[in-house]
Amino acid sequence: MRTNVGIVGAGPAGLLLSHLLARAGIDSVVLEARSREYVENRIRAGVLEHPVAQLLADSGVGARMQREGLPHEGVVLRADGVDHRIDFAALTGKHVMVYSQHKVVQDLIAARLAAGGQIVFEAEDVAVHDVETDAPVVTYRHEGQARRLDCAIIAGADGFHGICREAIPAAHRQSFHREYPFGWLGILAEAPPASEELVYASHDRGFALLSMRSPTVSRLYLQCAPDEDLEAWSDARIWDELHLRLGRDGFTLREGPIVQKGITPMRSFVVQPMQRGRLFLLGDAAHIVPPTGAKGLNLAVADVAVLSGALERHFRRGESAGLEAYGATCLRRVWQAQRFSWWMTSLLHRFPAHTPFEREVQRAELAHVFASRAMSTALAEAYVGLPLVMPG
Ligand code: FAS
Ligand code: PHB
Repeated sequence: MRTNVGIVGAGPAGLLLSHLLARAGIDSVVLEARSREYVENRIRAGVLEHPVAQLLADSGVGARMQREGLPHEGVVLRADGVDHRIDFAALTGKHVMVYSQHKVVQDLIAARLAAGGQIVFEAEDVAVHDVETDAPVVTYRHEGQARRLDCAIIAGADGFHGICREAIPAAHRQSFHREYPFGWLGILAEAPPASEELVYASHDRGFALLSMRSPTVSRLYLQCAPDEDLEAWSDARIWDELHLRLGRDGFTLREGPIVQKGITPMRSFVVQPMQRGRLFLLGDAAHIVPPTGAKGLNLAVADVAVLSGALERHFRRGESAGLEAYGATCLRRVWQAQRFSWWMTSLLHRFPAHTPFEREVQRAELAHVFASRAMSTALAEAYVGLPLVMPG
């Protein structure tokens, strides 16, 4: 099989890239290790930045998001039981869209298949070859047969645990890491959210987040040990801890059946460069942020916006400047999101190694955000989303 762009991974990055390329008349093939059922039901992110929601709508895959998504004009930071609202609309004129990542994936798969797009699910032993030549190849097995995809470009959208990043020789790539001394235990519950907006709670017992998926489905998280044993957390224990951390006078967290629970490790990661020859990394294959700033999915979309534009100019006009500058262009926004995600995480979580002095400095930083329009505006600007393609 031959195509212009071989895309490894059918997460939001790979699927949106395939969708945008198709709209530009550029063909691609997406190779996905998992089943369609699996990728369409993997519960992950829930907040779309303003420019991301706009891109989905403008590119024709936003209809269900606009019907079912929840526009949010602010978030609440709760510190020691006292609420402080960050008013996105007043501070930035923008809002975010609460809409589950798995629905974005479903919408993109439906759009690709309706347009005759090629997505190979359950592709096994995917491997990339000859990325430093002008004829790179992806090999894989499907339905027991060895297969080969000849491409002009390979897009590595295979997530943090994928194989594409390793195709850049270790001697030619630099990784930046930060592991956090905690994780998030997340639940999806059939319980009406107890707040109309997200609540980020900083508490002596640890961080907690109240989010939602609909007026009847809550998405909640609590800070836990990085190696937490999920089996040690009964539903009752989870709810008890959420009540303690999210509690304040006049606020009643509503319980309900927990339909999904899991633990997400917290890390910051960036690999540079994000490209080698005809291989371009995007999304979690190139960077990971702690979910405190709701940036992971949104950063993946920003990479797609940069790469799809550069590929369109390459295939239509033979231009290579955009591709040559791809990684540098993305990294300007990646590092802004890394900083914001690290800052929100540092601001709101309990760090076991913190001294009482550091805990008081944390409280003072939060108080400064609440008291300063400038600080609140900086938080709001980062949360609603910077421009998808940041100028040099
Ligand atoms: P993805 O990981 O989504 O997709 C990569 C795809 O590549 C997967 O479908 C995988 O099966 C496939 N793949 C992997 N190896 C392959 C191979 N060898 N061959 C073929 N296919 C291969 N972000 C937020 O903003 N908020 C959150 O609350 C949040 N929660 C998260 C919870 C978890 C458990 C995880 C892991 C991530 C979470 N994230 C969150 C971040 C997440 O949303 C990512 O940023 C987003 O999925 C990035 O999209 P992709 O880059 O497409 O990577
Ligand atoms: C979610 O709804 O899953 C969510 C929202 C905000 C975050 C992280 C996760 O910062």
